[in-house]
Amino acid sequence: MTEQTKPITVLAVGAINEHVLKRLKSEFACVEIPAGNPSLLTPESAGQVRGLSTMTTQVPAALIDALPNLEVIANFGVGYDAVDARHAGAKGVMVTNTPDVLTEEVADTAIGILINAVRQLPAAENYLRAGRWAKEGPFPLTPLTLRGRKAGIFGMGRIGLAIARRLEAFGLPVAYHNRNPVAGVGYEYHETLTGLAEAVDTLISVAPGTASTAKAVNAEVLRALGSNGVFVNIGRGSTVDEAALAAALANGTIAAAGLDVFADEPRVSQALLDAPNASLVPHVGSASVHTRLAMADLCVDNLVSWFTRHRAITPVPETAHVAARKG
Ligand code: NAP
Ligand code: 8YV
Repeated sequence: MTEQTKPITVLAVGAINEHVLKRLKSEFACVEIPAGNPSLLTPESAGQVRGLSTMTTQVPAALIDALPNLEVIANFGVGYDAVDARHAGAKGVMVTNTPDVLTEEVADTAIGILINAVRQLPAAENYLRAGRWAKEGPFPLTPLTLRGRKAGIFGMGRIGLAIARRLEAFGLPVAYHNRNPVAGVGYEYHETLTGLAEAVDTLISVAPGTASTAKAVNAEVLRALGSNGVFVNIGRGSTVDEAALAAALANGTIAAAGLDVFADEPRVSQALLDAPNASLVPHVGSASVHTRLAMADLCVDNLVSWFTRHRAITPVPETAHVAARKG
């Protein structure tokens, strides 16, 4: 393959997974730029780019437009909100992502964050490490428990289903909200997110970051979740009105939250940092060596497949119609 692909220029945009970069450098002519800004390329080098890869760095329409021979964008991650995929599709540029290979890892993490939020395990560990167990006695009983809870999933897709299976094993009834009910899935469906929040006390968001999900988890949804409510976000920070969430945590509108993703990563709002009833982790949903390696391989395999077999392995829906160029 390398012989066939080596003359092809692939642009690595922004901070890129180490294994992705290693493979790009060995299998393609790899050019790195630190941001998705077209002014970082000369017109000559822009004209040579046929493939592009990004991890979390934005790939805006302006960058796509500045690369006249661009054929394919390989996104590291199943969520591809960093890439203007609609614009790519309109210009005949394929976009790929990394579904499935991370599903079980991210679902495991979601359950971990839920238990951390409900049973305060990070605080309990800090208590032990600070020597307080020996000095002050047992860690206080947690006011919250998973027992008797009913879970609602916002975004019952690949990862949502994997979370639901785990919740069932924990003995929790599951309901969900998507724009459309999922065929063959027996969980209780709610047409609206507020309706779902009213029906459950544990809301897990694993919805993608799109225009239609922006700040969908708002004050009304959190009020509907109620004072015993626990909110977990493993999807995208943009799906939450973070000011409303911080207020809901501070004034008892909901009881607790577990968050892996934030609106302005890697910055986390001070109001959330100040919330003792929020358990916060730095976007580690898929962050094991095992899973990141599988994602990296799928990301680069998509580029190799595009240039050698003229098809993408995992195209995103907005570009599923895009065909490889002849010649
Ligand atoms: P998926 O299979 O495409 O599932 C997404 C689900 O969200 C679909 O069932 C879709 O159903 C629903 N949805 C989309 N827009 C919606 C809207 N406006 N209102 C209600 N439901 C909506 O994707 P996945 O593989 O499960 O991944 C989901 C997301 O998880 C990714 O996009 C990514 O942002 C996030 N993620 C985070 C991490 C992490 O490390 N924290 C890791 C991996 C993924 P309908 O089309 O019927 O609405
Ligand atoms: C990645 C993710 O960590 O796949 C996704 O959508 O959010 C994570 O698995 C991220 O995309 C890149 O760091």
